[in-house]
Amino acid sequence: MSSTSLTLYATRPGFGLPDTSPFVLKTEVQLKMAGLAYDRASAIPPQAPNGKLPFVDDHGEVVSDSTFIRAHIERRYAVDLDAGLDARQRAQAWAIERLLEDHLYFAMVWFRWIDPENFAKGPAHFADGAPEEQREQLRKDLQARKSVDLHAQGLGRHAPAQIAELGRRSVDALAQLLGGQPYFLGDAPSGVDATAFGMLACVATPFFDTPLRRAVEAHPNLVAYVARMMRRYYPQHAWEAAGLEASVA
Ligand SMILES: N[C@@H](CCC(=O)N[C@@H](CS)C(=O)NCC(=O)O)C(=O)O
Repeated sequence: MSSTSLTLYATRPGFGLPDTSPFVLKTEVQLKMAGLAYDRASAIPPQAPNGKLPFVDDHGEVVSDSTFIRAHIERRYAVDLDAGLDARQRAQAWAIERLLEDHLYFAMVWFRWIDPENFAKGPAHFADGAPEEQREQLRKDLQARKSVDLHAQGLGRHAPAQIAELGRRSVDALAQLLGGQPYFLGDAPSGVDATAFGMLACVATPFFDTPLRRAVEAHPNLVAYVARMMRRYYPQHAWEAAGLEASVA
């Protein structure tokens, strides 16, 4: 796989989102923030060098993992997505990203993949392209793999109400950190906003009914934030939750 352009290997639009993956949304927004032209291609995780999406092929240089992709584009194209932030703000950005990616993500995944109703209406359809006689087994295998991941990470060992409680604490903390600002670190978007937007949009999408979505909906500033970022970076995307913003504005 070698490209003469910058290609983002993504999942695909779905679940009411421009991409089903929060990490792809993060990287795509960061490419937009950097002002880079890129092509977008749909892939599946086994095609990625590290088995996870996103990855990019930048004129033949393949980079996996959203954080390393950001470092690559900042280095190669001499951009700083945190321009204007001081060392303390950069440290805050890293701490917020870790909360989003290493905690809230797994709670979101549990309600998307393990909750039976949400799994059936969402990720189960990833098997739709398989021959009919293999689909049911494939669905079971996909869900079982997520279950193993969540058990290893630790959240998967708790009862659903406990997972919801832990996830809600992260959502509440994010609402406090955002406060009345338009973006997480002030008046202008910075790198962390790509991460926060990607994860919060995945949590807040009206496609899935989850306690985490309701936790976001309890914070008008978070609802308005996701809608603000969606309008700014995906103006063509019909974001159904935008109606919520109107009701709380
Ligand atoms: N640390 C990675 C995480 C990427 C990630 O977990 N991607 C998910 C999609 S949301 C994936 O490809 N999962 C496939 C798998 O775990 O098998 C990053 O920042 O890019």
